[in-house]
Amino acid sequence: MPLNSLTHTICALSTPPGKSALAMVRMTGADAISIAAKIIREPEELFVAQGGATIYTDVLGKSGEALDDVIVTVFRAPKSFTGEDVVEITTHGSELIATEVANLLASHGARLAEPGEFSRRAWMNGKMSLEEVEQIALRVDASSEQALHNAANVVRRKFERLRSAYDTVIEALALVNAEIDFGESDHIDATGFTAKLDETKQILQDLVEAAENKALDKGYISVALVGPPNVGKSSIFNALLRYERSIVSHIPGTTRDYVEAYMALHGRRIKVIDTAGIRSASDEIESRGIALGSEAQQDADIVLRITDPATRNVAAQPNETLVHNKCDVDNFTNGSCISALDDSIEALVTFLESTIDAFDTGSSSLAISGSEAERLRNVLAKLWSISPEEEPTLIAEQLRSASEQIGELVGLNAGEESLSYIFSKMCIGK
Ligand SMILES: Nc1nc2c(ncn2[C@@H]2O[C@H](COP(=O)(O)OP(=O)(O)OP(=O)(O)O)[C@@H](O)[C@H]2O)c(=O)[nH]1
Ligand SMILES: [Mg+2]
Repeated sequence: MPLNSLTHTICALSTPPGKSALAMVRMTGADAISIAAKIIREPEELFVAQGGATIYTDVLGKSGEALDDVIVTVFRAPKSFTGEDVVEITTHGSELIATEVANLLASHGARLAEPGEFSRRAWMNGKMSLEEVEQIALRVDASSEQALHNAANVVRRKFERLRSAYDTVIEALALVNAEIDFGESDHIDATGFTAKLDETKQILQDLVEAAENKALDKGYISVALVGPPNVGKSSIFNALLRYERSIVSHIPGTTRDYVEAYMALHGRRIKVIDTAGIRSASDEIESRGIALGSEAQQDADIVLRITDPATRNVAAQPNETLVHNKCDVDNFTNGSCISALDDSIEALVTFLESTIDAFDTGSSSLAISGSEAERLRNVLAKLWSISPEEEPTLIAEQLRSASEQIGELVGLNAGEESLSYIFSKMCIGK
């Protein structure tokens, strides 16, 4: 991004595209007020408006016609999200109107913003730290209640670790520099130095591993319902989803394919999978359905093996949980007994909720992205290649370069490439 671009007045649609009750176009920069004044019916009110004031007015189209009645909110620098003059124009929630307002502002000199550019201004003007910027990005991206609650912690933990990796590498560098300045031998005193180096490597290794775990986190927890034909798998599936998704009938072999659907439990996204009852299949299609069901079962996080009065004695595999269904028929009371046809299904919901709570996929992640992990792997490789036997000046050079790369990730002397990367992860208008 060219430097003058970092100060040019920018505007963007800050609400998602599509129909809604209201939509908002936001503009920031030294010319925000004068540009907004060019498109509204009461420009003089805007010029004298105090920070925080709202003006009810019309936006005028190119030929002076009223395009929409809007609320204009003014924030005066430095008391605004970005630290600059900010104007927010709230229109009726038509994408066409809001886009037209943004285009009108652009025709009067505002530039349409790049993703994350408002936040970048806020950061540049000391309104937010990089850590806060990342927290906002993660909160906006959150697809579950838990991810939303965890966002602040996840980002804080990442920054804490990066900062301590930075500190230890700087301490190691200080030891080497002391050796260069005052030492008498060609080599550095290995004990303190190696300890610091190992500490840094361990922190970075943990971060890289967290990124790898995150890559494995598929964003949902899968629950497979398995068992012989006719035990009530599809009935339980429908009861959990609270709508009729899978066909239920008294004929064994009703479900021939596997069926999956999503639901939310305790704020987590759950994929529930109904499978074809396992039996010696009578045709090719059914065998394929059964095989697919077994694959889904192998990939599932939670496997519920369903029984009915005719199949109570089956043994659960180590990773399976037995759920006895149709207990209304034989009044079975041993273990977890439900009936898909009455309220006792709630006991299964409660069981799933507590099992899901124990899944720690969200909190173990540290919001390390793939490209951040890649950078950290490079730093690690550099640190692994250092030997205390080397020339102290060479070691110092490698440590300095490692510290710069770690520092960039926490916003210390970050270069243009890092900054563009950090902010481009955000959406336009943020
Ligand atoms: N009495 C009673 N009947 C049930 C219960 N659960 C299911 N059923 C009945 O059992 C029959 C089979 O139910 P499904 O849900 O189709 O069984 P399934 O395990 O999916 O069977 P397949 O798809 O053939 O493998 C249907 O007639 C259901 O109404 C239950 O808890 N109590
Ligand atoms: Mg079925």
